[in-house]
Order: sequence, then structure tokens, then C-alpha cells
Amino acid sequence: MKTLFNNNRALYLITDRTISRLPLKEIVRQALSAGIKTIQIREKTMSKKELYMEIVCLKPLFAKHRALLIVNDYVDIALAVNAGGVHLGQEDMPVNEARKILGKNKIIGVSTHSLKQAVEAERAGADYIGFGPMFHTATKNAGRPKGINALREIRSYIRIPLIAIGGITVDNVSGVFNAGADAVAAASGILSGDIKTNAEEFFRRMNIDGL
Ligand code: TZP
Ligand code: MG
Repeated sequence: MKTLFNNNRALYLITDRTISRLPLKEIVRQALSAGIKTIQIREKTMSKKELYMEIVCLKPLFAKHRALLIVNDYVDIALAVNAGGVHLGQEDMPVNEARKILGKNKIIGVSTHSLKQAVEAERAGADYIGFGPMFHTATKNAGRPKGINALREIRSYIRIPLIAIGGITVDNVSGVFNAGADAVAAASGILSGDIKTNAEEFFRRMNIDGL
């Protein structure tokens, strides 16, 4: 059974060891301890083999916290490690092909940057849509920020869960939820500084309890 975002407003961590100096396992451990229930492993500097081996080591932590593990980019790694799902960009494998490999019980999320892409991803069978970048971000060369009004428009057309991404911080998170996001995905907003403190502040501003 696939479950996506048990609570109304979810905080979704995207890992990036180039932001935090901690080892990946420690990043994940701290985030899970702080109450984050969905983590995407996105490590662009790791080889596929290294990524696979790291994720295998992380699996018991996810099981202990009943948290959702999403693998960025690689359908084959998601399958090999029995992750909760995969996150695909516009340049990655098409959703329908990933679905053939992963089956109906795995989660497939898709990054989108326009209404057209969002509608296409929903039609193709995505389980959730990532939309952004919402605001300026230094984490990725993600193009022009889309802003709150674009998110609101996407929300009015999309029925599956909508995750806002890009430049999300404790200062702008409430506006993002007010525009209709089901979840926010953040890298630097959680990983810069102390992960627990940041997560707690996100949860406080989101009006939900972390644990
Ligand atoms: N896709 C669009 S923006 C982004 C990705 C992966 C990075 C988000 O990082 P941050 O630090 O939360 O802006
Ligand atoms: Mg990708």
C-alpha cells in the first residue's frame, strides 16, 4: 500500500551533502529524529554505486521511523533498495516507463516547471508533482522563480499531491501552504545550520507538530 503524506501539511527533505557537512547517514538520522517523514536522497556528486550502498545503509533508519524514502533520478536504485519511490525530473525516464518497472505500489514524483508539465505528469500517472522553483535558490540552477500565483494556478488544475520546491524557508512556508501546496520540499532551508532547530521552526510555522 502506498502512503503519501499522512498529515495535511508535510515537510519533505531533499538531501544535499554539499550544503551540510555531516555524513549522509547523520543528516537522515537528525531529520527523522526531528519528525520529518519524507526524505528524497538527492546526491549529485555520488557515483551510482556509492549512492546504492549509502541507501542500503539508510534503510533501517527509514524503517525505524516509518518514513518514506524517495530516490532522486534512478528508477533502478529505487527498485534495488525497495525504496518507497522515485523522483523524476523532466530529463529523466518518462513516468509511464518508470511505472512499468516499479509497479503501481511505488511512488513516482515528477518535477514540473509549468502548468503544461504538471498536467502531463498527472495524466501520465505520477503520484505527486513537484513544482518550482518557487523562489530564488542557490542549490540548483533551476531557472526563474515561479512565485505564489503560479502555484495557485497549478493547484486549481491538479488533483494529486502538490509539493512546492525551491527557496522554501521558514519565512515563506506559510504563504506556500496558503496557496494550496500539500507539502514543501526543502534542502538548504533544513540543512543550513542545525537540522533539528530548522525542522522545529518549519513545523511551528506550518502549524503542525513534528512528532
Ligand atoms: N529543484 C528545484 S529547486 C531545487 C530542486 C532540486 C533545490 C531546492 O533546494 P533549496 O535549497 O530548498 O532551494
Ligand atoms: Mg533528475
